[in-house]
Amino acid sequence: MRLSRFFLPTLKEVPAEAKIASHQLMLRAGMIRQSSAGIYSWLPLGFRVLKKIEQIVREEQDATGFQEMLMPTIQPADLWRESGRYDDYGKEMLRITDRHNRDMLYGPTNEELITDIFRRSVHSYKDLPTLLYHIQWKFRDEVRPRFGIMRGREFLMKDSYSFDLDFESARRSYNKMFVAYLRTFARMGLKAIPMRADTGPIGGDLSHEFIVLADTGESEVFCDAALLEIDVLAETVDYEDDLEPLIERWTGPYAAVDDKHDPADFEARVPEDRRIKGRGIEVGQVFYFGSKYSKSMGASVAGANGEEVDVEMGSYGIGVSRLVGAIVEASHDDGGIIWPASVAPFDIGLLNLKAGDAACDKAAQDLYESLRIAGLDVLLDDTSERAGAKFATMDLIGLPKQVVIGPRGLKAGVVEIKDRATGKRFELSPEAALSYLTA
Ligand code: P5A
Repeated sequence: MRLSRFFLPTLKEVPAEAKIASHQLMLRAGMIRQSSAGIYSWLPLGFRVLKKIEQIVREEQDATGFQEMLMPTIQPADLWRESGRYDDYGKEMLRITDRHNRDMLYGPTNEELITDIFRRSVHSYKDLPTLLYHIQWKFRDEVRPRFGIMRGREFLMKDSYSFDLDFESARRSYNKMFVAYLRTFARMGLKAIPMRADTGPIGGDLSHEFIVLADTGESEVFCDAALLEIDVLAETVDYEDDLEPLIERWTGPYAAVDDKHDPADFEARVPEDRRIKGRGIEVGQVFYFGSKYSKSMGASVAGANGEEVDVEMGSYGIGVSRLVGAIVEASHDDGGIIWPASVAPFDIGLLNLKAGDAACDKAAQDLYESLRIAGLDVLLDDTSERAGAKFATMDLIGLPKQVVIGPRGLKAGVVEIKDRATGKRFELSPEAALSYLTA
Protein backbone atom coordinates (compact mmCIF):
# COMPACT_ATOMS: atom_id res chain seq x y z
CA MET A 1 0.00 0.00 0.00
CA ARG A 2 1.23 3.48 -0.87
CA LEU A 3 0.82 6.05 1.86
CA SER A 4 -0.02 8.70 -0.76
CA ARG A 5 -3.21 6.75 -1.50
CA PHE A 6 -3.91 5.28 1.92
CA PHE A 7 -6.71 6.88 3.93
CA LEU A 8 -4.80 7.79 7.08
CA PRO A 9 -6.17 10.96 8.67
CA THR A 10 -3.64 11.38 11.51
CA LEU A 11 -3.99 14.17 14.07
CA LYS A 12 -1.15 16.33 15.39
CA GLU A 13 -2.96 17.46 18.53
CA VAL A 14 -4.08 15.17 21.32
CA PRO A 15 -7.90 15.19 21.17
CA ALA A 16 -9.26 16.76 24.37
CA GLU A 17 -12.00 14.16 24.87
CA ALA A 18 -9.52 11.27 25.03
CA LYS A 19 -8.39 10.58 28.60
CA ILE A 20 -6.20 7.49 28.23
CA ALA A 21 -3.25 6.70 25.98
CA SER A 22 -4.94 4.09 23.83
CA HIS A 23 -7.90 6.33 23.01
CA GLN A 24 -5.62 9.27 22.22
CA LEU A 25 -3.31 7.18 20.06
CA MET A 26 -6.10 5.43 18.16
CA LEU A 27 -7.62 8.80 17.27
CA ARG A 28 -4.26 10.38 16.43
CA ALA A 29 -3.18 7.41 14.32
CA GLY A 30 -6.35 7.67 12.24
CA MET A 31 -7.67 4.27 13.35
CA ILE A 32 -11.15 5.22 14.56
CA ARG A 33 -13.60 8.10 14.56
CA GLN A 34 -16.51 8.55 16.93
CA SER A 35 -19.92 8.73 15.29
CA SER A 36 -21.91 9.17 18.52
CA ALA A 37 -21.22 8.44 22.19
CA GLY A 38 -19.64 4.99 22.44
CA ILE A 39 -20.16 4.25 18.73
CA TYR A 40 -17.20 4.30 16.37
CA SER A 41 -16.26 3.91 12.73
CA TRP A 42 -13.18 1.84 12.03
CA LEU A 43 -10.96 3.58 9.47
CA PRO A 44 -8.65 1.48 7.26
CA LEU A 45 -5.68 1.35 9.67
CA GLY A 46 -7.86 0.41 12.65
CA PHE A 47 -9.90 -2.02 10.61
CA ARG A 48 -6.76 -3.90 9.59
CA VAL A 49 -5.84 -4.43 13.24
CA LEU A 50 -9.39 -5.44 14.15
CA LYS A 51 -9.33 -8.09 11.39
CA LYS A 52 -5.95 -9.43 12.50
CA ILE A 53 -7.18 -9.83 16.07
CA GLU A 54 -10.42 -11.40 14.89
CA GLN A 55 -8.44 -13.92 12.84
CA ILE A 56 -6.27 -15.00 15.78
CA VAL A 57 -9.40 -15.41 17.90
CA ARG A 58 -11.00 -17.45 15.10
CA GLU A 59 -7.99 -19.75 14.64
CA GLU A 60 -7.87 -20.62 18.33
CA GLN A 61 -11.63 -21.24 18.48
CA ASP A 62 -11.44 -23.52 15.45
CA ALA A 63 -8.46 -25.36 16.95
CA THR A 64 -10.51 -25.98 20.11
CA GLY A 65 -13.28 -27.67 18.14
CA PHE A 66 -15.81 -24.83 18.13
CA GLN A 67 -17.54 -24.16 14.81
CA GLU A 68 -18.04 -20.67 13.45
CA MET A 69 -21.50 -19.46 12.48
CA LEU A 70 -23.17 -16.06 12.32
CA MET A 71 -26.26 -14.95 14.22
CA PRO A 72 -28.01 -11.64 13.53
CA THR A 73 -27.62 -8.46 15.56
CA ILE A 74 -31.40 -7.98 15.83
CA GLN A 75 -33.31 -10.46 17.98
CA PRO A 76 -37.00 -11.00 18.85
CA ALA A 77 -37.94 -9.91 22.39
CA ASP A 78 -40.04 -13.05 22.90
CA LEU A 79 -36.99 -15.27 23.30
CA TRP A 80 -35.78 -13.04 26.11
CA ARG A 81 -39.20 -13.17 27.73
CA GLU A 82 -38.86 -16.96 27.80
CA SER A 83 -35.53 -16.85 29.62
CA GLY A 84 -36.79 -14.12 31.92
CA ARG A 85 -34.03 -11.69 30.99
CA TYR A 86 -36.13 -9.22 28.97
CA ASP A 87 -37.03 -7.22 32.07
CA ASP A 88 -33.82 -7.99 33.99
CA TYR A 89 -31.62 -6.39 31.38
CA GLY A 90 -33.10 -2.94 31.94
CA LYS A 91 -31.91 0.18 30.19
CA GLU A 92 -28.71 -1.42 28.95
CA MET A 93 -30.73 -3.16 26.25
CA LEU A 94 -31.57 -1.23 23.10
CA ARG A 95 -35.21 -2.01 22.38
CA ILE A 96 -36.65 -1.61 18.90
CA THR A 97 -40.19 -1.85 17.53
CA ASP A 98 -40.57 -2.96 13.92
CA ARG A 99 -43.29 -1.77 11.49
CA HIS A 100 -45.63 -4.55 12.64
CA ASN A 101 -45.27 -3.35 16.21
CA ARG A 102 -43.24 -6.40 17.19
CA ASP A 103 -40.75 -5.96 20.00
CA MET A 104 -37.20 -6.51 18.84
CA LEU A 105 -33.83 -5.68 20.35
CA TYR A 106 -30.22 -5.19 19.33
CA GLY A 107 -28.46 -8.16 20.93
CA PRO A 108 -26.21 -7.45 23.94
CA THR A 109 -25.31 -11.19 23.94
CA ASN A 110 -26.74 -14.36 22.36
CA GLU A 111 -27.55 -17.05 24.96
CA GLU A 112 -31.27 -16.99 24.10
CA LEU A 113 -30.83 -17.05 20.34
CA ILE A 114 -28.34 -19.91 20.36
CA THR A 115 -30.46 -21.92 22.81
CA ASP A 116 -33.42 -21.48 20.47
CA ILE A 117 -31.38 -22.76 17.53
CA PHE A 118 -30.12 -25.67 19.60
CA ARG A 119 -33.51 -26.79 20.94
CA ARG A 120 -35.03 -26.83 17.47
CA SER A 121 -32.26 -29.00 16.01
CA VAL A 122 -30.60 -31.20 18.60
CA HIS A 123 -32.60 -33.93 20.32
CA SER A 124 -30.18 -36.69 21.23
CA TYR A 125 -27.22 -36.98 23.57
CA LYS A 126 -25.37 -38.46 20.60
CA ASP A 127 -25.08 -34.98 19.09
CA LEU A 128 -23.33 -33.57 22.16
CA PRO A 129 -21.17 -31.73 22.81
CA THR A 130 -22.40 -29.02 20.45
CA LEU A 131 -19.79 -26.26 20.29
CA LEU A 132 -20.54 -23.07 18.34
CA TYR A 133 -19.34 -19.48 18.14
CA HIS A 134 -19.76 -16.30 16.19
CA ILE A 135 -18.07 -12.93 15.91
CA GLN A 136 -20.70 -10.25 15.75
CA TRP A 137 -21.42 -6.66 16.85
CA LYS A 138 -23.23 -6.23 20.13
CA PHE A 139 -24.99 -3.23 21.64
CA ARG A 140 -25.12 -2.35 25.33
CA ASP A 141 -26.41 1.07 26.26
CA GLU A 142 -23.70 1.60 28.87
CA VAL A 143 -24.39 4.39 31.37
CA ARG A 144 -20.88 5.70 30.93
CA PRO A 145 -19.33 4.75 27.61
CA ARG A 146 -15.70 5.81 27.90
CA PHE A 147 -12.11 5.36 26.84
CA GLY A 148 -13.05 5.10 23.17
CA ILE A 149 -13.68 1.58 21.96
CA MET A 150 -12.61 0.19 25.33
CA ARG A 151 -16.06 0.65 26.84
CA GLY A 152 -18.22 1.32 23.84
CA ARG A 153 -21.94 0.96 23.33
CA GLU A 154 -21.50 -0.88 20.04
CA PHE A 155 -18.62 -3.34 20.18
CA LEU A 156 -17.38 -6.48 18.46
CA MET A 157 -17.54 -9.65 20.55
CA LYS A 158 -16.59 -13.24 19.91
CA ASP A 159 -19.11 -15.33 21.79
CA SER A 160 -19.00 -19.11 22.04
CA TYR A 161 -21.58 -21.48 23.46
CA SER A 162 -21.20 -25.07 24.63
CA PHE A 163 -23.96 -27.63 25.12
CA ASP A 164 -23.05 -30.78 27.04
CA LEU A 165 -24.86 -33.73 28.57
CA ASP A 166 -23.53 -33.52 32.11
CA PHE A 167 -21.45 -31.46 34.49
CA GLU A 168 -18.20 -33.30 33.77
CA SER A 169 -18.26 -32.77 30.06
CA ALA A 170 -19.46 -29.18 30.53
CA ARG A 171 -16.43 -28.53 32.73
CA ARG A 172 -14.24 -30.04 30.06
CA SER A 173 -15.65 -27.59 27.51
CA TYR A 174 -15.06 -24.75 29.99
CA ASN A 175 -11.49 -25.84 30.61
CA LYS A 176 -10.69 -26.21 26.93
CA MET A 177 -11.93 -22.70 26.32
CA PHE A 178 -9.94 -21.46 29.29
CA VAL A 179 -6.73 -22.70 27.69
CA ALA A 180 -7.78 -21.42 24.26
CA TYR A 181 -8.13 -17.96 25.83
CA LEU A 182 -4.66 -18.07 27.37
CA ARG A 183 -3.28 -19.01 23.96
CA THR A 184 -5.32 -16.40 22.11
CA PHE A 185 -4.11 -13.51 24.26
CA ALA A 186 -0.51 -14.79 24.32
CA ARG A 187 -0.47 -14.79 20.52
CA MET A 188 -1.30 -11.08 20.65
CA GLY A 189 1.65 -10.39 22.92
CA LEU A 190 -0.59 -10.04 25.98
CA LYS A 191 -0.30 -11.61 29.40
CA ALA A 192 -3.90 -12.15 30.41
CA ILE A 193 -4.55 -13.16 34.00
CA PRO A 194 -7.60 -15.33 34.73
CA MET A 195 -9.50 -14.26 37.80
CA ARG A 196 -12.54 -15.76 39.53
CA ALA A 197 -15.46 -13.49 38.73
CA ASP A 198 -19.08 -12.69 39.48
CA THR A 199 -21.50 -13.84 36.82
CA GLY A 200 -23.64 -10.68 36.65
CA PRO A 201 -26.57 -10.65 34.20
CA ILE A 202 -25.28 -13.72 32.33
CA GLY A 203 -25.84 -15.87 35.43
CA GLY A 204 -24.48 -19.20 36.60
CA ASP A 205 -22.10 -20.19 39.36
CA LEU A 206 -18.63 -20.44 37.81
CA SER A 207 -16.90 -17.70 35.90
CA HIS A 208 -13.44 -16.33 35.13
CA GLU A 209 -12.48 -12.96 33.75
CA PHE A 210 -9.26 -12.56 31.77
CA ILE A 211 -7.47 -9.38 32.73
CA VAL A 212 -4.63 -7.61 30.93
CA LEU A 213 -2.52 -5.50 33.27
CA ALA A 214 -2.75 -1.77 32.55
CA ASP A 215 -2.73 1.18 34.93
CA THR A 216 -5.81 2.68 33.34
CA GLY A 217 -7.81 -0.56 33.57
CA GLU A 218 -11.19 -0.68 35.28
CA SER A 219 -10.63 -3.93 37.22
CA GLU A 220 -8.41 -4.44 40.26
CA VAL A 221 -6.15 -7.48 40.26
CA PHE A 222 -3.86 -9.21 42.71
CA CYS A 223 -1.71 -11.93 41.24
CA ASP A 224 1.38 -14.03 41.79
CA ALA A 225 4.23 -13.03 39.48
CA ALA A 226 4.78 -16.75 38.93
CA LEU A 227 1.64 -16.75 36.79
CA LEU A 228 3.17 -14.32 34.35
CA GLU A 229 6.17 -16.59 33.88
CA ILE A 230 4.14 -19.43 32.40
CA ASP A 231 4.65 -19.60 28.65
CA VAL A 232 1.32 -20.96 27.41
CA LEU A 233 2.39 -21.05 23.79
CA ALA A 234 5.30 -23.30 24.62
CA GLU A 235 3.03 -25.71 26.51
CA THR A 236 1.73 -28.59 24.47
CA VAL A 237 -1.74 -29.35 25.61
CA ASP A 238 -3.05 -32.81 25.16
CA TYR A 239 -6.61 -32.02 26.16
CA GLU A 240 -7.28 -35.40 27.66
CA ASP A 241 -4.30 -35.57 30.02
CA ASP A 242 -2.75 -32.14 30.49
CA LEU A 243 -5.76 -29.93 30.84
CA GLU A 244 -6.48 -30.35 34.52
CA PRO A 245 -2.92 -29.73 35.76
CA LEU A 246 -2.63 -26.72 33.48
CA ILE A 247 -5.89 -25.22 34.70
CA GLU A 248 -4.86 -25.99 38.25
CA ARG A 249 -1.70 -23.92 37.75
CA TRP A 250 -3.83 -20.93 36.79
CA THR A 251 -6.69 -21.33 39.19
CA GLY A 252 -4.97 -23.19 42.04
CA PRO A 253 -2.57 -21.84 44.63
CA TYR A 254 -1.10 -19.11 42.40
CA ALA A 255 -4.48 -17.88 41.23
CA ALA A 256 -5.26 -14.22 41.02
CA VAL A 257 -7.85 -12.65 43.27
CA ASP A 258 -9.65 -9.35 43.03
CA ASP A 259 -10.81 -7.04 45.78
CA LYS A 260 -14.15 -8.86 45.94
CA HIS A 261 -12.30 -11.97 47.01
CA ASP A 262 -9.85 -12.10 49.83
CA PRO A 263 -6.70 -9.97 49.58
CA ALA A 264 -5.63 -11.21 53.02
CA ASP A 265 -5.66 -14.75 51.72
CA PHE A 266 -3.55 -13.55 48.80
CA GLU A 267 -0.98 -12.06 51.14
CA ALA A 268 -0.95 -15.23 53.18
CA ARG A 269 -0.03 -17.44 50.27
CA VAL A 270 2.06 -15.26 47.93
CA PRO A 271 5.52 -14.14 49.11
CA GLU A 272 5.95 -10.38 49.10
CA ASP A 273 8.48 -10.26 46.27
CA ARG A 274 6.08 -12.06 43.97
CA ARG A 275 2.95 -9.99 44.64
CA ILE A 276 1.58 -8.07 41.72
CA LYS A 277 -1.15 -5.62 42.64
CA GLY A 278 -2.52 -3.51 39.91
CA ARG A 279 -5.27 -2.57 37.60
CA GLY A 280 -6.30 -4.29 34.45
CA ILE A 281 -8.59 -4.45 31.44
CA GLU A 282 -11.07 -7.29 31.12
CA VAL A 283 -10.59 -8.73 27.64
CA GLY A 284 -12.64 -11.87 28.06
CA GLN A 285 -14.95 -13.74 30.39
CA VAL A 286 -16.08 -17.37 30.53
CA PHE A 287 -19.20 -18.72 32.23
CA TYR A 288 -20.50 -22.11 33.24
CA PHE A 289 -24.20 -21.79 34.01
CA GLY A 290 -25.50 -25.33 33.88
CA SER A 291 -29.17 -25.51 32.95
CA LYS A 292 -30.11 -21.87 33.57
CA TYR A 293 -31.20 -21.30 29.97
CA SER A 294 -31.88 -24.87 28.93
CA LYS A 295 -34.46 -25.30 31.72
CA SER A 296 -36.34 -22.07 31.14
CA MET A 297 -36.26 -22.44 27.36
CA GLY A 298 -36.82 -26.18 27.13
CA ALA A 299 -33.52 -27.24 25.60
CA SER A 300 -33.30 -30.92 26.48
CA VAL A 301 -32.07 -34.07 24.75
CA ALA A 302 -32.84 -37.73 25.10
CA GLY A 303 -30.10 -39.34 27.21
CA ALA A 304 -28.65 -42.83 26.78
CA ASN A 305 -31.56 -44.38 28.71
CA GLY A 306 -34.16 -42.42 26.82
CA GLU A 307 -34.85 -39.98 29.65
CA GLU A 308 -35.02 -36.22 28.85
CA VAL A 309 -32.03 -34.26 30.18
CA ASP A 310 -31.70 -30.47 30.36
CA VAL A 311 -28.41 -29.69 28.67
CA GLU A 312 -25.51 -28.11 30.55
CA MET A 313 -24.37 -24.83 29.02
CA GLY A 314 -21.46 -22.45 29.09
CA SER A 315 -20.77 -19.21 27.25
CA TYR A 316 -17.44 -17.60 26.54
CA GLY A 317 -16.83 -14.03 25.39
CA ILE A 318 -13.87 -12.08 24.05
CA GLY A 319 -14.01 -8.33 23.51
CA VAL A 320 -12.51 -8.26 20.03
CA SER A 321 -12.77 -4.49 19.56
CA ARG A 322 -11.76 -3.83 23.19
CA LEU A 323 -8.61 -5.88 22.56
CA VAL A 324 -7.39 -3.30 20.04
CA GLY A 325 -7.41 -0.69 22.82
CA ALA A 326 -5.99 -3.10 25.38
CA ILE A 327 -3.03 -3.90 23.14
CA VAL A 328 -2.31 -0.21 22.55
CA GLU A 329 -2.63 0.45 26.28
CA ALA A 330 -0.13 -2.34 26.98
CA SER A 331 2.25 -1.45 24.15
CA HIS A 332 3.11 2.16 23.37
CA ASP A 333 5.69 4.85 24.15
CA ASP A 334 5.91 8.63 23.83
CA GLY A 335 6.23 8.34 20.06
CA GLY A 336 3.11 6.27 19.55
CA ILE A 337 1.87 2.72 19.20
CA ILE A 338 4.16 -0.34 19.18
CA TRP A 339 2.24 -3.17 17.49
CA PRO A 340 3.15 -6.76 18.31
CA ALA A 341 3.97 -8.29 14.91
CA SER A 342 0.98 -10.68 15.03
CA VAL A 343 -1.61 -7.88 14.99
CA ALA A 344 0.24 -5.08 13.18
CA PRO A 345 -1.74 -3.37 10.40
CA PHE A 346 1.32 -3.70 8.11
CA ASP A 347 4.50 -5.68 8.71
CA ILE A 348 6.86 -3.00 7.47
CA GLY A 349 6.90 0.75 6.96
CA LEU A 350 9.15 1.66 4.04
CA LEU A 351 10.16 5.33 4.03
CA ASN A 352 11.35 6.98 0.89
CA LEU A 353 12.94 10.12 2.31
CA LYS A 354 13.26 11.80 -1.07
CA ALA A 355 10.28 10.96 -3.24
CA GLY A 356 10.95 12.30 -6.75
CA ASP A 357 14.66 11.49 -6.61
CA ALA A 358 15.21 8.83 -9.29
CA ALA A 359 17.61 6.67 -7.26
CA CYS A 360 15.46 6.79 -4.12
CA ASP A 361 12.27 6.07 -6.06
CA LYS A 362 13.83 3.09 -7.78
CA ALA A 363 15.37 1.62 -4.63
CA ALA A 364 12.10 2.07 -2.73
CA GLN A 365 10.03 0.59 -5.53
CA ASP A 366 12.35 -2.43 -5.92
CA LEU A 367 12.42 -3.24 -2.22
CA TYR A 368 8.65 -2.69 -1.96
CA GLU A 369 8.00 -5.19 -4.77
CA SER A 370 10.43 -7.78 -3.40
CA LEU A 371 8.97 -7.59 0.11
CA ARG A 372 5.46 -7.95 -1.25
CA ILE A 373 6.44 -10.95 -3.36
CA ALA A 374 7.87 -12.48 -0.17
CA GLY A 375 4.38 -12.18 1.33
CA LEU A 376 4.89 -9.16 3.58
CA ASP A 377 2.43 -6.32 4.00
CA VAL A 378 4.28 -3.08 3.35
CA LEU A 379 3.21 0.53 3.76
CA LEU A 380 5.39 2.61 1.44
CA ASP A 381 5.69 6.26 2.40
CA ASP A 382 6.00 7.78 -1.06
CA THR A 383 4.79 11.23 0.01
CA SER A 384 6.83 14.43 -0.22
CA GLU A 385 6.60 15.23 3.50
CA ARG A 386 9.79 16.24 5.27
CA ALA A 387 11.85 13.46 6.85
CA GLY A 388 10.97 14.46 10.43
CA ALA A 389 7.24 14.24 9.72
CA LYS A 390 7.68 10.85 8.06
CA PHE A 391 9.53 9.45 11.04
CA ALA A 392 6.91 10.81 13.42
CA THR A 393 4.03 9.28 11.46
CA MET A 394 5.72 5.87 11.26
CA ASP A 395 6.42 5.89 14.99
CA LEU A 396 2.84 6.97 15.70
CA ILE A 397 1.24 4.15 13.70
CA GLY A 398 3.68 1.68 15.24
CA LEU A 399 4.60 -0.79 12.47
CA PRO A 400 7.10 -3.29 13.91
CA LYS A 401 9.89 -2.62 11.38
CA GLN A 402 10.84 0.52 9.50
CA VAL A 403 13.13 0.70 6.49
CA VAL A 404 14.53 4.10 5.61
CA ILE A 405 15.78 4.87 2.14
CA GLY A 406 17.59 8.19 1.62
CA PRO A 407 19.96 9.66 -0.94
CA ARG A 408 22.97 9.70 1.37
CA GLY A 409 22.62 6.07 2.38
CA LEU A 410 22.04 4.93 -1.16
CA LYS A 411 25.31 6.57 -2.26
CA ALA A 412 27.01 4.45 0.40
CA GLY A 413 25.04 1.42 -0.79
CA VAL A 414 22.87 1.05 2.35
CA VAL A 415 19.37 1.46 3.74
CA GLU A 416 18.57 1.83 7.44
CA ILE A 417 16.43 -0.58 9.40
CA LYS A 418 14.75 0.43 12.62
CA ASP A 419 13.01 -1.83 15.09
CA ARG A 420 10.01 0.09 16.47
CA ALA A 421 9.95 -1.69 19.83
CA THR A 422 13.64 -1.39 20.77
CA GLY A 423 14.49 1.69 18.73
CA LYS A 424 17.62 -0.11 17.51
CA ARG A 425 18.87 1.01 14.09
CA PHE A 426 21.40 -0.48 11.74
CA GLU A 427 22.41 -0.25 8.12
CA LEU A 428 22.38 -2.99 5.50
CA SER A 429 22.67 -3.21 1.75
CA PRO A 430 19.21 -3.38 0.12
CA GLU A 431 19.80 -7.08 -0.67
CA ALA A 432 20.82 -7.88 2.90
CA ALA A 433 17.85 -5.86 4.15
CA LEU A 434 15.55 -8.00 2.04
CA SER A 435 16.92 -11.25 3.44
CA TYR A 436 16.87 -9.87 6.98
CA LEU A 437 13.23 -8.79 6.73
CA THR A 438 12.04 -11.97 5.04
CA ALA A 439 13.99 -14.30 7.33
C1 P5A B 1 -20.05 -14.53 27.26
C2 P5A B 1 -20.26 -14.62 25.79
C3 P5A B 1 -20.93 -12.27 27.90
O1 P5A B 1 -21.64 -11.45 27.36
N1 P5A B 1 -22.27 -13.99 26.83
C4 P5A B 1 -21.72 -14.43 25.58
C5 P5A B 1 -21.22 -13.76 27.80
N2 P5A B 1 -19.86 -11.92 28.62
S1 P5A B 1 -19.37 -10.42 28.94
O2 P5A B 1 -18.33 -10.53 29.91
O3 P5A B 1 -20.46 -9.60 29.32
O4 P5A B 1 -18.78 -9.86 27.62
C6 P5A B 1 -17.70 -10.50 26.99
C7 P5A B 1 -16.55 -9.55 26.71
O5 P5A B 1 -17.01 -8.48 25.89
C8 P5A B 1 -16.27 -7.32 26.17
N3 P5A B 1 -17.18 -6.20 26.46
C9 P5A B 1 -17.06 -4.97 25.94
N4 P5A B 1 -16.19 -4.45 25.06
C10 P5A B 1 -16.32 -3.15 24.72
N5 P5A B 1 -17.29 -2.35 25.20
C11 P5A B 1 -18.20 -2.83 26.09
N6 P5A B 1 -19.17 -2.04 26.53
C12 P5A B 1 -18.10 -4.20 26.49
N7 P5A B 1 -18.82 -5.00 27.32
C13 P5A B 1 -18.24 -6.20 27.30
C14 P5A B 1 -15.39 -7.62 27.36
O6 P5A B 1 -14.07 -7.91 26.92
C15 P5A B 1 -16.02 -8.85 27.95
O7 P5A B 1 -15.08 -9.66 28.62
